[in-house]
Amino acid sequence: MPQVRSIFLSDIHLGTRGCQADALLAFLRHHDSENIFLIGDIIDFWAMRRGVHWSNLQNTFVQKLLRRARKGVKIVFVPGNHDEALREHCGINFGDIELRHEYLHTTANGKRYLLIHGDEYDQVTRHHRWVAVLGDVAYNTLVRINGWLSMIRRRLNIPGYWSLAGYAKRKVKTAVSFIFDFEDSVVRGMRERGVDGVICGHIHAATIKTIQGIEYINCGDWVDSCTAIVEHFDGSMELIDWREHAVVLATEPAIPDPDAILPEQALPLSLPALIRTIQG
Ligand SMILES: [Mn+2]
Repeated sequence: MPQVRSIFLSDIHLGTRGCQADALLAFLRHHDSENIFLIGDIIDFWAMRRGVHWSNLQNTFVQKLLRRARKGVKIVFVPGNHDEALREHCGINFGDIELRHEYLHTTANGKRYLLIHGDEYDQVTRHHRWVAVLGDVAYNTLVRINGWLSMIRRRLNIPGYWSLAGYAKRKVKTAVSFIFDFEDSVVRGMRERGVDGVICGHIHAATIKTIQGIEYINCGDWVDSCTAIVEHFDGSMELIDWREHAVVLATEPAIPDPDAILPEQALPLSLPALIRTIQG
């Protein structure tokens, strides 16, 4: 007997070390559904160009999905920017999984939600990109580099003090406004489409809220926040926070190599974590 009508997942980033496949598997074990919607950045082809980290647990997740599809669960996959390679195949069914550019989902209570990844509404500037590249572990590194910079400046007799960490903090403020810009932009787009709401991902910031009459729902991610959206049988939506099941990685994630970052890589990989680090 299914426990929920629909499960909405985004930003799983399979193929990367950061993907919390074990937490995701635990989530799936606890949630049966009639529908599963995968809303982009499920497979991280961008990161896989730099190196593939595909664990057994990630395989198990894919197998479980395929198995559910075989057993009659409707599974729709809307690609995002990290799995945009799949976009050219939209309209095709892979086994029992439907691949779609976007998907109009009607809830049990008749509300119409457009399912999109959301990157098409991302108005990222160069500055935000800088924060995105930073990731969630780099702040302490920044502080250390700042120490080296000060030393170099002293050696070169450059007067004054310039704080790299302070610079990062200012950039994070910009990043927070980036989230608002993104939400506003999505909501404007949805009003034009005449839908009741949107279910998206991309910015790794899960929420359910109403913005100017449009229901804005973001699934979050399975790299940092471990969140999903579920639709109950009465059509109501719930944000499930599965973070407590997330496994703390034994090794610290590597500091991103700036040379390896692709120019279009604008995703704030773990913006909420970065903001917590700096605010905390
Ligand atoms: Mn994305």
